[in-house]
Parts: sequence; structure tokens; C-alpha cells
Amino acid sequence: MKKRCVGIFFFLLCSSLAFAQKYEANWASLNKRGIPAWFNDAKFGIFIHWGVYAVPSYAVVGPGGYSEWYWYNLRGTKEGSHDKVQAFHDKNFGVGVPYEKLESQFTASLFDPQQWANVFRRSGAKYVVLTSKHHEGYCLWDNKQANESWGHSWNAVTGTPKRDLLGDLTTAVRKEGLRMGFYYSLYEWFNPLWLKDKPRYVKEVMTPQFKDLVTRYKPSVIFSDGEWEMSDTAWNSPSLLAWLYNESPVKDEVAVDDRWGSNTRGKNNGATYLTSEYGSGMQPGVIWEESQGIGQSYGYNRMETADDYKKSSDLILMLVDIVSRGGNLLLDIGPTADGRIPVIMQQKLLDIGKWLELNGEGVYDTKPWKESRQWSAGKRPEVKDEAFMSGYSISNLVKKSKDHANVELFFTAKPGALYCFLPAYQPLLTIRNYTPAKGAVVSILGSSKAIKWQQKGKDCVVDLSMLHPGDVPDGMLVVKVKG
Ligand code: H79
Repeated sequence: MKKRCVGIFFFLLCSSLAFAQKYEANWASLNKRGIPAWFNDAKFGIFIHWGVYAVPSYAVVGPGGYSEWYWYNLRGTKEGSHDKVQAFHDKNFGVGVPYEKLESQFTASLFDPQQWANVFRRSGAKYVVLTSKHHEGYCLWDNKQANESWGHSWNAVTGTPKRDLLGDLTTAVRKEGLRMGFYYSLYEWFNPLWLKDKPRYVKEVMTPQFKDLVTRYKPSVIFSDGEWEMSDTAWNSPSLLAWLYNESPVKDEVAVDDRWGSNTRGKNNGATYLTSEYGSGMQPGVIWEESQGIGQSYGYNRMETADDYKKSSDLILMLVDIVSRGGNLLLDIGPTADGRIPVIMQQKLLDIGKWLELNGEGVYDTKPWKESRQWSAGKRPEVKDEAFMSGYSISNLVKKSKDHANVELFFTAKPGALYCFLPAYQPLLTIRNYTPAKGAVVSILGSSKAIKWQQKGKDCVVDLSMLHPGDVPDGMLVVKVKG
């Protein structure tokens, strides 16, 4: 009898706990959660790669020339860029000087978080994602698991900056009205515990460290990475996400990416948003985000010149292309070891912001239209759909060529409005297979000039021939059809 009572008691306890537990630690359950709407409405975020790698700020320039991989390349075998990194290191820091010693030059002495946040707001970005910790393991906040597992100080507060870089930027970014999120690398190349005992690393370092970050700084975005060496179960990712979505202080607000194990990228859209990296991006129907630097690196690479950086107009084009397919752009910058955002990066962010100030109506809070783009006549070039290092360039696809068709329009939509983005001006704009409502009004964002249009068969033809330079704002023209 007594035994049975205990049994019933446990049954009731377990079922009440199960009731409180909204999402279970498996993908089928987690996928019911969805991505908070604010994320897909925001469209544009700023990514920041900042860590000890800002001291060397060096990579061999080219695709995949990531300066934040300096330590790995330095320790690496003879393949890839090892020899050049080694030669650079020996010359600039001395033969045999360990990477960890460079931390003493990571001063952040000129770091002005308000100035950074001010530039981010004026760029038109709606959220910021900072590397809380990259694969090197160095934490930008005061984390005890970092110091304990490394056996020496390995965070910015007990280390050289003597400052909570992550906390101070978080406060400043929020003050400017933007959302704040963090990149977090699951693995650490050379963490002694990771190398010795992976299950213990997951339990004693990664899990408590991640929870410390989330509970103390309450991120709106988590960009997990460095997941590929183990499966989601080995990382205990479903449990961690169940904690995040059921119990954490950001359970309703946080948007989380898809990098939670060697088997998770491109999957679980519902629990996570999908990511591409220097990729071609994705198609409407999933929540996704493309990230890349202005040049070919995420961390600052001092070997890159102005010619290695995308033009502001190409960055705007990239944003429009991505948004027309329902995605977000997370554009990366790399600050310096003394805490500055290189002026050329600031300038490009401000250029984007200037364009968005007049044209943001067609970007923020929009949805993809039935077509995301319109091609000119002719054979369309083959576009590889790849999420990683695809070589995709929308700047090439909009160029007129006698050999192949080019993209002549991008579209986005809001209830009652269609937005058409023109990568190149055309006096008579034909929107094919489109009949606006009777009495629809056509205008150009940022301009009060009256625009005429007429229906020609199946097509809508917009007359832009009476526009003169100065009549319309600089940069890519956006035609709005209302009604
Ligand atoms: O932080 C930046 C980079 O340092 C980091 N991610 C961005 C946001 C990063 N990029 N690449 N890598 C780390 C190396 C990983 C490459 C691969 Fe793979 C992982 C190759 C194979 C597994 C990508 C994922 C390609 C296939 C799966």
C-alpha cells in the first residue's frame, strides 16, 4: 500500500514537471518553438570578431583567409598558410613566442563602446552579435571556467584589458536601441580539457560557461559555432536548448543559429535559424542569415587593402539580394587590439545607414514577394546553392553581359505595397507579369516626384525617363507600388 502511494506521488510529480517543461530535449519538440518574429523583421545585423587574434591581425589574403584562425594556422602542419603565418610570427613577435603571450598586447585601451554603438545604430543595423569567445577560448567577459580550464587567466577582465569588454558593449548597444547577441564557439582548439577529455569539457567548461553568459548578459541572439567535431548528442545540445527555451531569462526573446553538432547545420528550422557563411544564401521559406566580412576575413586582417574590401554599393546590393530572398545579413567588422573600429569599416557602415535611412521602408519588416528577382532576357548563369564559401557574387550577377542574362530587379513586399530595387537605372522599367491594383500609386523612396505607370498586356511599365540626377537620392533606386 505504502509503495503504491509513493508510486502515485512520483507519477504526479513527474507529470507536473513534464507539464511545466514546455519543450523536451529533442529536435521534434524544440522545433515547435519557432524563431521570434523580431529576428526576421530586423534584416540587418553587425557581427564583431574581437579577441587576442586582433593583436597579430594577420592572415594570407584570399578566400577563407580568416585572421581569427591565426593560432590554429601557426600551430598547424605544413599545409595551407602555416609557413607564411609562422614567418610573420617569428618576424613580428619573435621566434618561439607562444600565442598566449600576445594577450599582453590586447589592451583595448582606446575602446569607446558608446562610439561603436553609435556607428552601429547609424548603420541601420537592428542587432549586434559579438564574439563572446572564439575557437581560441579567450572570453571577453569575466568567466571562471575559462581561467580554470586553461590554468591561467584567459579572459578580458582578469587579463590585460582589465575590463568587461562584452558587458560594456552590451550596455552601450542597448542604450542605442539595438538588440545585443553573442557568438559562442562550442569547441576550443587547444583547451587542455577539450584535448584530454571531451565529455568532461562539455560538462565542466562549455555547459556552465554558456549558462553563465546567458544568465548574466541575456542575449537576444546566440550564434553558436565550432560544433563540427562532435554530434549534437555529444555536445548535449538538445538539453542545453531545452534549458534556453524553457528556463533561461531569454526564453521568449532569443534567436539561435543552427550550429549545434556535426549533424545540425541547415536543419531544425523552427528551433534554429539557418546560417550561411560567405555563401550564396538560401531561398524563401526558411529563416536564414548570411554572414561575411567586408573583406575576406572576420577578424581584422592588416594584410587587406582598400581594394580587398567590398564597395558600399556592393554591400547594399548584397543586403537587398538577401532580404529579397527572406534572409538577414550579418555583416562583420574586426576591431583592432587597442579597441578601434578601422575608419574604413565605420565609413562603409555609415554609407549603408545613409541609404537605409531613405530606403529602409522597403527592407525592414518586409516579406519576400512571389518572385525575389527579375532577370533580363537570355540564358541565366548557373548559380551554385552553397552555404559555405560558395564564391557567389551578386555584384557579378547584376552586370550586363552579352553572354548571359543579368538580374535587373529585386523585390520585397509588405501588405499593400511592392518594392522594386533597381541595381541599374532604366528609363522605362518593365515589371513583368504584374498588374497593380486599379489606381495604384507609384513613387520612388526618398523622393516626392510623381511617377507615371501603365499596364501593357501582362506587364506593368513604369516611366522613369523624366528623372534627372539630383531628383532622386544617391544609390540604388527603390520604386514603390502602393495599392
Ligand atoms: O567565426 C567565423 C569563422 O572563423 C568560423 N565561422 C565564422 C562565423 C569558421 N569558419 N569556418 N570555420 C570556422 C571552419 C570550419 C569549416 C568546416 Fe565545415 C566545418 C569545414 C567542415 C566542417 C562548413 C561546415 C563546411 C562543412 C561543414
